[in-house]
Amino acid sequence: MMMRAAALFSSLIVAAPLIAAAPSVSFAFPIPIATEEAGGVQLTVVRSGGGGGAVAYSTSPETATAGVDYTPVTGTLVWAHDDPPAKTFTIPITDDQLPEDVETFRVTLGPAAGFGIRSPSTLVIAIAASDMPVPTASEWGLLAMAAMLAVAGAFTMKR
Ligand SMILES: [Ca+2]
Repeated sequence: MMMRAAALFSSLIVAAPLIAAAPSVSFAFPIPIATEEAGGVQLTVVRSGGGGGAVAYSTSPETATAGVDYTPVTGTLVWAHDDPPAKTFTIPITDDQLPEDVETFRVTLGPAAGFGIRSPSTLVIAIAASDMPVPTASEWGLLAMAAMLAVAGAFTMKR
């Protein structure tokens, strides 16, 4: 029994480096937050295990609208055998004057040739809220009134 366990353990030790060496790609952390003002969001894909190959990428909408909030992109990243591990691509973000809450879209890796695909292979990218309306003069007045009432309330409470 002990012998069998030892044999199994040694075969796992032999197998582990082979599994680790299989070339694969994934998105790199940290996942960036997109802003309209930056004009685009750059994503990094890393290959581990070396070797040459290629992986496709594409976008799909969630609450953000393709072609309105961001420009949909599809493409292929190609690694030559000796290339460094990281490659990047950029998704253009639309900078407009419309007030918007946080909106999201998805970016997915695949299919790949010559590589496996590791997690994270799908990212949800958030476009930060933008262009929120500045309060008008009458709204500022109401806000000032509310602040004064709050201060008055605090004084009343102290007595
Ligand atoms: Ca906007």
